[in-house]
Amino acid sequence: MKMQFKVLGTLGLCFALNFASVAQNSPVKNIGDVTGAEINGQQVNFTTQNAHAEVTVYTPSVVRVRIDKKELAPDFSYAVVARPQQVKAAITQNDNEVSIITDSLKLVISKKPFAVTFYTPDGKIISQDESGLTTSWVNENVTTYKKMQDGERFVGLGEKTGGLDRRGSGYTHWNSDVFGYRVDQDPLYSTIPFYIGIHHGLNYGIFLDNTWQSDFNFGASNNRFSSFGARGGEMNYYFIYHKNLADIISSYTALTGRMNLPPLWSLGYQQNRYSYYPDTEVYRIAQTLREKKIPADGITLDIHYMDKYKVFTWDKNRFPDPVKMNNRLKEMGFKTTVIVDPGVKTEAGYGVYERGLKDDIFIKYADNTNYTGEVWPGWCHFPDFTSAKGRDWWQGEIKQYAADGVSGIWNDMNEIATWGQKMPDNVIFNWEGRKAAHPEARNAYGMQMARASYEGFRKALNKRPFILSRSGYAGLQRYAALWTGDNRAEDDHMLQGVRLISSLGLSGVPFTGMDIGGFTGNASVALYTKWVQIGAFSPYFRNHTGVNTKSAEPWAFGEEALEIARNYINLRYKLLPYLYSTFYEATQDGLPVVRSLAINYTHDAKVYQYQNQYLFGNAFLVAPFAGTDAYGTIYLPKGKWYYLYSDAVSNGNSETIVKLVNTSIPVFVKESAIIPMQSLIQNTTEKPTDTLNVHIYKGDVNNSFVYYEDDGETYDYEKGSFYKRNISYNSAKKTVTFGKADGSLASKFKYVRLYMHGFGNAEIKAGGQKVQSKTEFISFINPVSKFDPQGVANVAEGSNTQTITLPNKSSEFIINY
Ligand code: NBV
Repeated sequence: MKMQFKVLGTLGLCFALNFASVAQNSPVKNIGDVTGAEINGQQVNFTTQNAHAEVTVYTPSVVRVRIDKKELAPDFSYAVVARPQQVKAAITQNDNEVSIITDSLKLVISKKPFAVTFYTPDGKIISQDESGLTTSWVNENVTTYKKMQDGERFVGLGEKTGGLDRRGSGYTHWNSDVFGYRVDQDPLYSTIPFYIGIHHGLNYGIFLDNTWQSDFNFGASNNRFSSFGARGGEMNYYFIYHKNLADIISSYTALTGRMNLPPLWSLGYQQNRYSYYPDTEVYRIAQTLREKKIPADGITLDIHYMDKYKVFTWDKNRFPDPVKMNNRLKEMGFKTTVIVDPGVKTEAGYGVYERGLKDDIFIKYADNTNYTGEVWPGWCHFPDFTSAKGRDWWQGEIKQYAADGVSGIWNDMNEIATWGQKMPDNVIFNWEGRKAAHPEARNAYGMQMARASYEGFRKALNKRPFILSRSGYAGLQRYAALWTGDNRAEDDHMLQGVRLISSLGLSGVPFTGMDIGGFTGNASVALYTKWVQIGAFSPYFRNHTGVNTKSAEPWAFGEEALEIARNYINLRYKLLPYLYSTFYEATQDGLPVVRSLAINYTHDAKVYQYQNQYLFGNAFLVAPFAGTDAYGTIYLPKGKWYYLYSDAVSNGNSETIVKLVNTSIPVFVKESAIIPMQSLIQNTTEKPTDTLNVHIYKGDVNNSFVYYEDDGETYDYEKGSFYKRNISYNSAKKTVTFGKADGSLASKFKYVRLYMHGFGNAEIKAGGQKVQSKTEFISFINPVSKFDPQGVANVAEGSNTQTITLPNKSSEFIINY
């Protein structure tokens, strides 16, 4: 009885205290009310009851918010390369709020409590902190809660499984080695904490720049908020607002950097397996590709090329003369890419290890002894890529590969993967001198490895290296292409892979790929052929399979599959002028090569239903289906669409059921598309014919395409050595115009041949002279009529066409239709 009374008494006392002190005892610590706000140019510095905060205008459309329980630390980021621009921003405050107005958005920060609301200039709410939850901590775990808007959708967040619209799901970023992962598994290998919210005809981006394990909640297990947070470090996010989703991606990539131009060969077909050895087997594969006329540019060597998996070595029995082999492959038109893992075997007498010890570049336990973890070669130390010293050391080692005639570096296992998958928390990374323990450093490690490989190999080769990475962090696109790791040879994996690539594109990474054919397991013929067709429409086109699987080269699935694979690889090579220009676009504005339909048709609900469809560049709509599907439903968004193989026109805003065939994948061309193509080549060292085939599709909208060419391998383009011109189609004026040629390089093509689609027998004139053009539909692929002619067509090129020599000055063609 006495005891009961005491309890009641304590409760009574609690109720007598004010609300704030109850909150103080809460395990959730809220940011609290603003106690001070100072306007400093484009920045406002706050103190609150429980935190320090800083709001900075980066551009008229980008605002950064930083919050920490302690004073904000000096600024540091592996992701962000941009500094705030000088911006016209009107910043005022009163007792209740601070208001920031730029040309593009308005931001109100309430003072009681500290809570941020972003508005369009005309006052519509784009995003607002959930007023009860705002920003808070549970221990060191910091989270910002945003009010869930009616009908709000979420896309992006990098390499995340699941649907295009992430509403209702939650995700974690913790770079992991996930062999044969499930199609709903999370997390995978990479961390890109950037997503785009969409509601009421508005869209915005949020980038949480924090490398600690981070968590995103888009209405999973709650109906109140979306949230993002991390298990340590500060709340540090960038808010981006634009009317178009494409501009949001551009702004995000202006912050985190854009990809460099890839070597042209890396856009060709790459042949892989775990592993091709010895050298004679590599030659056999290369030779067979040539004999069977399967165009290809790359051969990749997996871990068995090394001496007992020791990085920077060759197994001398399997590969007695790597220089000779790589040179011979080069003569055959192949470039060699080799795999490298971060683990350095701890073996006395192994030079790489000895030099690493001497230079003291390995990550360490807190007691300053090198961390040892087990991976392929056995017990290993791991270079510290978060220090300039570690990266320099790596660059010194990697030089050898350039001397050996290698052209590409494939960074694997860089999550860091170790047997047991439980790297201790007390391992310390240099973090550019500031020191960070494993929980903070892990998610950035893979990206810093890719950076060391990129910077080192670029110097050593003195031309563009191809760098591939499995793990990454936001900004990885500056250094490497990313592939989606150890997928399975299953239909839903192929389709999941398409969505992963789309999502990575939405998240600023344009150069991506998946193991075509599947890494674990054995693909059926139907699955394999579908996958190659999709591969031809993916940025990095590599066939790869695991160590214990059946052969998965294009000829391993029978004659029909071989013919289908060859058709689509041929198509890929003919499309290289279009594809290379599309990559150039990615270097300029960050737009991906595989474009989720959410980019151009953001507010069309159907796009989220048909989530596997995507645009390949600006012109092609690709509709992937499982190899087992006999029929499929396709959604064509607004506009007019030409079926690639027949030029049949469909009106958009429509769903159609199509019969699916094994010989082709449904692909449509957008009205007004401009597609430059070349003749078939077997590899990119081969010269195409002297004619650039430019396909124009009649449409009701104007369009333009930046055609871009350079030597495809050096950095001379930085000094102006390129050939670039705008090709535009004006539907009202009925003209096709080649703008003035820009750059100091002459085009590799002497002539242009126009292919006019949907124009009937329209007469075309240039400079008053009649020009003959081709009017039939496009000749994309070779006949496969032997098998199933459905949907595939072929037209002999050139019979009634006339090639045109284009002057460098602007040239206009007038189409009379
Ligand atoms: O180096 C072997 C494999 C490689 O083929 C694969 O692409 C990587 O994702 N690597 C993983 C090591 C582990 C394979 C089980």
